Parts: sequence; C-alpha cells; structure tokens
Amino acid sequence: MNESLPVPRQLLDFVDGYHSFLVVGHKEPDGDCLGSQLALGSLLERCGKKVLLANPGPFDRQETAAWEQRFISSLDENGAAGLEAVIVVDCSSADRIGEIAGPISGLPLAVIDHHTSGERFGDIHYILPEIPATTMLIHALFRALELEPTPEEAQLLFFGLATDTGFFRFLSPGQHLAYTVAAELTRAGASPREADRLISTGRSLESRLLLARLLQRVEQLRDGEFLLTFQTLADEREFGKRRDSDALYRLLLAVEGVRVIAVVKEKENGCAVSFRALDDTDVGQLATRFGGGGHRKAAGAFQGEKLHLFLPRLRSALLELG
Ligand SMILES: [Mn+2]
Repeated sequence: MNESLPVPRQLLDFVDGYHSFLVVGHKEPDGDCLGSQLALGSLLERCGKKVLLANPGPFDRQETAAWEQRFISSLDENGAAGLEAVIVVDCSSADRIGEIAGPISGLPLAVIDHHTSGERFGDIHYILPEIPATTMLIHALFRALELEPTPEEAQLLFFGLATDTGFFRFLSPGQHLAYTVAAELTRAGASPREADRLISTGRSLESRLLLARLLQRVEQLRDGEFLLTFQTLADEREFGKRRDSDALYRLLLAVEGVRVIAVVKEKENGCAVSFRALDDTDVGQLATRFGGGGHRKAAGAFQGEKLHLFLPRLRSALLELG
C-alpha cells in the first residue's frame, strides 16, 4: 500500500514559502472541485496558514449547495491585499475562475489539476491528466506533508473521488490507484455510503420532471450514434434551477448504440453545452472547437449565441465526428 503519487518539490516549497493563501476553484463547482478546495484549505490551516476559499459559483448542483457559504464569490483589490499566494484547484485555465482572475493577477500562483485542455497559467503546475480526480492530488499532498486526513477531510476527499469517477464506474485499467486512495480515505474515516447519499439523493420532484422533459426532447443523429437535447430558460423557470445533469447523462448513455451525447443549456447570455462519450471519441477536442475544454470522455463549452443559432452548428459538428 505504499504506492502513491509523487508531489513536485516546487509545490511543497510553494506551500512552505507563504503564510496566507487564496484557494480558488472553477465556475459551477462539482464535488471534486469543492472537495479539493475544502480539504486543501483545511490542510493549509493545519500547517498554520491563513486561508480564504473562493469560488465564482453558481452552486447549482444539489450536492454542493450546502457549502456555498464557506466561499467568497468575488474578490476586490482590498480583499486581495493581505494575500501572499494563490492555489487554483481542478481547473487549468484562467477563464474557468471568472472574475477572481483579475484581482489575483501578479500573485504567485500554483495549479493542482487533472484537466487536459485549456491554456496553462500559473507558476507552479501539479497537473496529472491521467489521474481521475483532483482530490487524489490533494490526498498526495497530505501524504507528502505526512499528515493523516481527519475524518472530515477524508470525507471531502472521498466525495471528490466518488464524483469524478462516477463512484468508480468510469475507471480504466491502470487507474487502480483510485482504489488505493479510496481504501486509505475509508480507513481515515470517510464513509462511501455517506458520499453516495450526498451525491444521489435529496432531489426535488421538479428536478425529476425536468429530466422527463429533456428525455422527451432528445434528437437522434446518425441513427442514434449521437443524442442531443437542450434545456431552455423557460424550463428553468418552470422546474427550478437545481440541475441534475449526471442523472441525465446516465440515462442517455444507457441508450443502445449511442456514442456521444450533447446536452445544451440555454442561459441569459448564450448556451452551455456538455459532452459525454461512451467510445473513443475525444469530446475534449470537440469542446475545444467551441472554445471550451475538459477530458476525453467528458467536456463542455460556452458560446455567447442564441439557442436557435447554436443548435444547428452543434448538430453539424456532431455529424462531422468520425
Ligand atoms: Mn475534477
């Protein structure tokens, strides 16, 4: 059980070298992002550091809502004044942290992440795309600093690991370290049952009815190899904001013959699209064509364009896939 990820010396020196940190995560945070931010914040405090947690939000996912008050959503120049350094987690490009990027520019910055795409920023990088969750990198940092996670920290780290691996369903051969980390976290007090409860229960009935609406709206492209659906602003007014995209992805990916799914969400200022792939199609690459990014099997993008203009472009891009 001694297998663990090496942590770059520069990152350890970075943590050692400053007294006050801003820990930042990406927009629309998921369990991996929040688990990473909260556990890293707690780790830094145990090392005697001052920590401020920042996330631009919105906290639209059911399982993340309870933590919103632990984070500041924006930062002015005054707020940045006392900070010595910044650590960005689960995010490798400046646009994914929103307006927080402005006031922190010029501060020393480290990035801890596992995303493949995006324009790199920051001074120190601990970025391992083959690692399935950022919380595994935070866990490696605990080990490198010879700190045992508390039960609360272990739960946060497990929450991120369970989120990004689909409770271990998305793992491939060679990613067995995820299980080693899961075992260590469970030993440290994490409850997988509690993580599952947090991730998959407590939904409103309206959120289920919204799923039904989006399922009824699915378009099949190229004999069902590609499935496309969209959510409008009117749907959001009718059913509420709380999204449950993962349940929708699961339902769509369960359809016979499907290779790639695309789910579009109409916003006030444009359209957000999420892609998931079941085969070897690189949807990270596809998302890049729309100015976004992500992983090979899960990615997303935003376009400041009206829904009726965006959908035809999206259909063409899907049909151009091999
Ligand atoms: Mn992640």
